[in-house]
Amino acid sequence: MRAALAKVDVARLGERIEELGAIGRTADGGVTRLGLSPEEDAAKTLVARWLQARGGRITRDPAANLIAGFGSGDRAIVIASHLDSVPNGGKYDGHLGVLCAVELIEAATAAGVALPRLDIIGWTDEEGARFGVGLFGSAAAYGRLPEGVVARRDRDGVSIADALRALGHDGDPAAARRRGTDRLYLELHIEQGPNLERAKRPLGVVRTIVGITHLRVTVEGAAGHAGTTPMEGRRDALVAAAEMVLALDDAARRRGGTVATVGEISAEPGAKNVIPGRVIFTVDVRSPDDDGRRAVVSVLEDAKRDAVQRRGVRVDFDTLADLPAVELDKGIRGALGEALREVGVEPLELVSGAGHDAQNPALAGVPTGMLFIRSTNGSHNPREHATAEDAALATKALILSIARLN
Ligand code: HGY
Ligand code: MN
Ligand code: MN
Repeated sequence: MRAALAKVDVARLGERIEELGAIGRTADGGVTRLGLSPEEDAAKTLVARWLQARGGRITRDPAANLIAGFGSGDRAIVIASHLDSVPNGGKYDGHLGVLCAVELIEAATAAGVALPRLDIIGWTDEEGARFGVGLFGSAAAYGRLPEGVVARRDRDGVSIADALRALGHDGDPAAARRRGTDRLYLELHIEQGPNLERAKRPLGVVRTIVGITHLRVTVEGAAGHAGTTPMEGRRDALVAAAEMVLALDDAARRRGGTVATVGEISAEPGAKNVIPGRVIFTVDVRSPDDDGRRAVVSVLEDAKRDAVQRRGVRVDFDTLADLPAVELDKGIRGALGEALREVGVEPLELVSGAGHDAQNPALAGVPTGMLFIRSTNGSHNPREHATAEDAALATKALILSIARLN
């Protein structure tokens, strides 16, 4: 594998960042490529074209995951990340990990290196921005799909099953299950936080991925006239929701190490002179410490009971995700650390505040590791950035890691 190091091409990586980033581009240079959308499908088709040209055996599994098989043998080293995005996100989140895997194949082919059995995978709908449930493609592959998930609908009433059918997949996505085929799983991903930038390091090793709770909360009150309804006796769904949101925020701040976010909220009927009768909002609670995460969620449950009591509203919690924190494989972390040293980077182990597809193979018992690539300007916004140079260095570290782990 080491002969491939000299063939890693920064310019090609830079060009492909732009070529892939052009699919779903938004007016301000971001990317909107929602799960099971035509844009996500086009991104998979482009990646498939590059990999097929290097001898990849291309398939799409029943969850629409793109899989390119290389080398021989019945158990594969999986190198994967996702090809969808959040609305108006950056063009590096998920995509850069797939591009580094493609660059590894290009460099190995150019060097005439015999590849071990590899599956390069572009996962479907990691973000969950359209249907609410994230990590969809990797959950299908590792037998962790939530019950009834295909019935979940987007804002236009299109279900996951409808969207899969529209892409030519009319079976059960659970049939994507990879049974005992994986020797180990590696994912390269931008850090999406400030740590590598502050440490002036291009690469880092992920020690732990945070646990995540995602909820959709529906608050049912009573719509009414803003002018003629006395304050006493109102059943204002938005005021009740606001009290829950503030209780959640306060609990996370007091707990420390746990973060909580309400990213979506809608009030119905949505007129300035009508008391909101229904409010729907999302909850995202994360922590490397599962007890901390659960403690913050239980404060929200207390606030829910309080709102029902004091505001006379009905409150329902719909659980979209409840993922435990995951410590990644020690042996793989060691090999990744050695590979970083070999490319001249002093290894730094980090906690990932972002969730990743890697959680699913790890929770399914597949030895799993992740490399972070320095990113700047935060993430989940058009300003998200990483350099082709850092991506090329990550690709070299990936080559050296596979040389060690194979
Ligand atoms: O939300 C996350 O952490 C990831 O970007 N899906
Ligand atoms: Mn993301
Ligand atoms: Mn991501």
